[in-house]
Amino acid sequence: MLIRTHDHGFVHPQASEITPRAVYQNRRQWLLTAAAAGGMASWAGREAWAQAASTTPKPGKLGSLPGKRSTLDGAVTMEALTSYDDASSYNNFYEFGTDKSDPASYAKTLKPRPWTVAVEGLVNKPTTFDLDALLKLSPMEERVYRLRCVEGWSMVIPWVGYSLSELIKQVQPQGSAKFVEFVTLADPKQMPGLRSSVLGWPYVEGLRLDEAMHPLTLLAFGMYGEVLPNQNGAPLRLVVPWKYGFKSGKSLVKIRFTDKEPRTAWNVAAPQEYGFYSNVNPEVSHPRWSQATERRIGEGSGLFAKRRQTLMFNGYAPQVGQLYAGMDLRKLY
Ligand SMILES: Nc1nc2c(c(=O)[nH]1)N[C@H]1C(S)=C(S)[C@@H](COP(=O)(O)O)O[C@H]1N2
Ligand SMILES: [Mo]
Repeated sequence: MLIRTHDHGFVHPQASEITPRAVYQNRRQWLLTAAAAGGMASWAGREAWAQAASTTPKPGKLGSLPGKRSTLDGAVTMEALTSYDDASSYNNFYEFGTDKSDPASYAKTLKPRPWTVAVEGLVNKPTTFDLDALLKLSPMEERVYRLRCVEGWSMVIPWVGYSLSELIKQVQPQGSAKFVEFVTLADPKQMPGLRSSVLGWPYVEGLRLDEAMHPLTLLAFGMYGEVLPNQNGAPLRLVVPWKYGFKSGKSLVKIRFTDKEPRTAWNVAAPQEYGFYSNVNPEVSHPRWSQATERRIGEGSGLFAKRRQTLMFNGYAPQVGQLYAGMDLRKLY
């Protein structure tokens, strides 16, 4: 059962925590969070949050890509946003190197235009979409999702995009389609990290068809009101907020419908550590570390790092829990 205080994700959500919490959250966020915790009309809170967020300073370096605030259940967390600087400089994108700073340093060579995405496999209408067609396929929404990396850190990012289901409907999956495979760009000319064999390239991920069709599964083209920076997966990437971050493939070039569970890059590289489902689960430890808590990027480090409690399905259990009813999540990790 999720209780309201768990929204804040603190290990010990007690009254004594209120002061330190207020200190590091800015006042606007604090007021909104307090209002939400007090059970005040989530409508009023959401409206105020939407207005406050629209005044957040934009980095202004990339093309603007606005999205209407999503009204989808669970799509907008009221937690404080991670700063744009942190979200665009602390990245995993192994095609550009394995250090967190490598993508921001080296992804300049990625060419996000022209760009196409081939959608194929068990569908009635296989289609190769040009990026411009994808940008127009459905209205852009802004969704503020928590992103939880399997390494134990998390961020809160305002993404811009639309439900992947909008694209899936266009190609009409056949009855035999049970899974969706996501293939990302692997071009050694643009991606120096491909020289390393740390993972098999291209980076491949997969979802069950019902997971891919879930409205929270986002095809993202932007963040913070602008087009995606290269290091965050330009020109389009997946964001599956209830799964560990590695399920959210960056710089997608192919989407393939299959009847078999796709072999995913991380599962092939380390099957005992990374399963197909990879749902955020505080009760199932990674073989080398616990997944019970996480560090929110921007909330201090080392001795001053505040650990937050990791939530089942990253806090999206009310929306997605039923997808896994009856499954043994220890076995199907
Ligand atoms: N193609 C590709 N996609 C990828 C990765 C990668 O190495 N290559 N890393 C994943 C991991 S581990 C995480 S946590 C997220 C990070 O996304 P962000 O940098 O936008 O926060 O991207 C995921 N998508
Ligand atoms: Mo990750």
